[in-house]
Amino acid sequence: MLEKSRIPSKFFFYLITISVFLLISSSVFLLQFSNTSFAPAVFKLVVLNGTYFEPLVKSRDKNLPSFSSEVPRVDAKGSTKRCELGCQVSNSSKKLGFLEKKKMVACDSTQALLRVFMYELPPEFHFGLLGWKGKENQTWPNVKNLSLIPAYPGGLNLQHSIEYWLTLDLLSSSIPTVVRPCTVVRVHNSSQADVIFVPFFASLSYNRHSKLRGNEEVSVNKKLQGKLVQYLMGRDEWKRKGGKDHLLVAHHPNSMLDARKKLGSAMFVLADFGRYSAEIANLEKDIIAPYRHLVMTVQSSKSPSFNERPILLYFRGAIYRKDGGMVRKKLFYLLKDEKDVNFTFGSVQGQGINKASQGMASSKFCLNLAGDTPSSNRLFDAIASHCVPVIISDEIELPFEDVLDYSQFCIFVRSSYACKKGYLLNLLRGIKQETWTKMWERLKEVVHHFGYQYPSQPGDAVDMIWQAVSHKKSSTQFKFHSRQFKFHRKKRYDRSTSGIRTK
Ligand SMILES: *[C@@H]1O[C@H](CO)[C@@H](O)[C@H](O)[C@H]1NC(C)=O
Ligand SMILES: *[C@@H]1O[C@H](CO)[C@@H](O)[C@H](O)[C@H]1NC(C)=O
Ligand SMILES: *[C@@H]1O[C@H](CO)[C@@H](O)[C@H](O)[C@H]1NC(C)=O
Ligand SMILES: *[C@@H]1O[C@H](CO)[C@@H](O)[C@H](O)[C@H]1NC(C)=O
Ligand SMILES: *[C@@H]1O[C@H](CO)[C@@H](O)[C@H](O)[C@H]1NC(C)=O
Ligand SMILES: CC(=O)N[C@H]1CO[C@H](CO)[C@@H](O)[C@@H]1O
Repeated sequence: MLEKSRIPSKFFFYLITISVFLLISSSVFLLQFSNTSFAPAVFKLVVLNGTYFEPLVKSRDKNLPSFSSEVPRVDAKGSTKRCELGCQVSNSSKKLGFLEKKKMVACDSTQALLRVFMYELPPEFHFGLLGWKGKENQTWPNVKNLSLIPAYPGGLNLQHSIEYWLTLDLLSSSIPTVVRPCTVVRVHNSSQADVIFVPFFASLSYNRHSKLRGNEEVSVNKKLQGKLVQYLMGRDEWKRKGGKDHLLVAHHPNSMLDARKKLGSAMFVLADFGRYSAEIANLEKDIIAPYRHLVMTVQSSKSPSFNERPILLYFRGAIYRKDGGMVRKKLFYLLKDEKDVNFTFGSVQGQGINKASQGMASSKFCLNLAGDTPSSNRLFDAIASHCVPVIISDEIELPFEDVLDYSQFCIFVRSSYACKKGYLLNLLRGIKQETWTKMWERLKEVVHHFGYQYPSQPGDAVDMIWQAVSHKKSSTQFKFHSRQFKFHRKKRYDRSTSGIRTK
C-alpha cells in the first residue's frame, strides 16, 4: 500500500510542477502578444523610420549624479504600450528596490525653494476618487511602493491629471528613497510653510462625478466643492491671509465651477483663463500648466528630421467648435485639398492616439487652433512629437512663458491672417530647412519641461510648476519674471530675429 501510494504522489508532484510551468509561460506569452497588439501603429513607426518612443524617461541633465537611467520612472510613455493609458503607475517598475540599496537623504527643508503644507483632506477629495481605499484612518497611499499607488484613469481624463502628479510629488518629498528634485518639500507645520496646498482632485471630480447617480439630488462633484469651501473657511490657515497663500489645481476648464468664486483669492493652477473672469483668475497670481500630453514622446536621437517628415502640416480633431473655433471651419475649407496637408477629423482617443502619434511624427508643422477654450492638449502632443507647432489662437496663455521663449520653437499666426487664402501655406513653405531644423532642435531641448511623471525629475512639468509658484511668492523674483514674460510674449509675433516673415 505504502509503495503504491508513493508513486502517484511523486507523479502528481511532477505533473503539478509541469503544469504550473506551462501556465506561467503561456501567460507570459499572452502578455507579450497583447503588448504588440495594443500599439500596432507605434511599432509600424518604429520599423518605418527608426523612430521609437522612450519607454522610460531618462534624465537629461547628466550632471545630476542622483539620477540614473535605471531609476524606475512612472509615466504613460512606457506603460501605454503595456496597458494603454491610465496605467501609468505601472507594476513593471518594481525595480523600486533599486533605490533602497543606495542610501538616499530626504530633501532638506532648509534648502528647498518652497515649503508646502498640505491639508489632510479625507480621501474622498483625492485618491478616494480613484477608487482607492486605505486602512482605517489612512489618508494617503504609500508612495514608497509604485504598485500601491492608485493609477489615474486613462483616455482624455489624463490630460488634466496635474493634481495627481503634484500631490504625489508632495507625498514623496519626505521619503529618502525617492529620488526627485528638491524644489519643494512638504512641511507639517503650516506656520513654516510658504504655500498651503489643497489636495482636491478637481478635474477628476468634474470628469467622473458630475452626473447624478441613482437618486442623488446633488452630484458628488458639487457636494465635494461645497464641503471644500466649508472646510477651508473654517481653517486658521485660510483666515490668516484670506486664502492668498493657498494653491488649488483646477486644470479642467469646467472644474471647480461652483467653488471658484468663493476661493478666488487663492492661487490656481489652470489650463487657461478662458472660462474665468479676470478678478478670479489672472496672471498676477495664477499658473498656467501644460496639459499632460497623450501621444508618446519621440526619443530625441530617433526624431525624424526635415526630410523624414513627408507631411507639411498636420491637424487632427473636431472641425466644428463653438466660440473661437470658427477659424477651424474656415481653415479646413482652405486647406482640405492641399496634398501635403493632413487635416483629419477625429478625436485623439483610443486608436486615435496612435494615429496622431504617427501623423505628428511624420509632419513638419502641427496646427494648434483655438477650440472651445483658447488652449488644447494638441499643442503638447505636437511638442512631444517634435512637430513645430503653428499656433492660431490669439488669446492663448502658454505655460512657463516667463522662462520659455516660444518663438524659438513655435510659429504664431494671428487668426485674421490665417484665414486669408494662401497665406498660411505660403508662410510655411517659405520656411527654410535650416530655420525649421533650429526650431526642431529647440523642441528637443524643451520637451522635458512638458512631461509629468512620478517621481518628478529636475525641470519636468511638476518641477516647473513648483518653480513658477515660488516665483510668484517672492517679490523680486516676481518682478524679474513679469519682465521676462512680457519680453517673450512680445516676441510671439516678431519674427525679425528668426528670419520668418509673418506680415
Ligand atoms: C481612527 O481614528 C479614530 C478617531 O480619531 C480613533 O478612535 C480610532 O482608534 C482610529 N483607528 C485606528 C485604527 O487608528
Ligand atoms: C510593493 O507592494 C507589493 C504589493 O503589495 C508587494 O508585493 C511588494 O513586495 C512591495 N514592494 C516593496 C519594495 O516593498
Ligand atoms: C499592481 O499590482 C497589484 C497587486 O500586485 C494590483 O493590485 C494593482 O492593481 C496593480 N497596479 C496596476 C497599476 O496594475
Ligand atoms: C509651528 O511653527 C511655529 C513657528 O515656527 C512654532 O511657533 C510652533 O510651535 C510650531 N507648532 C508645532 C505644533 O510644532
Ligand atoms: C492623413 O492621416 C490619416 C491618418 O493618420 C491617413 O489615413 C491618411 O492617409 C493621411 N493622409 C495623407 C495625405 O497623408
Ligand atoms: C511614415 C514616414 O514618415 N515615412 C518616411 C520615412 O522616411 C523616409 C525617408 O527616410 C520617407 O521617405 C518616408 O516617407
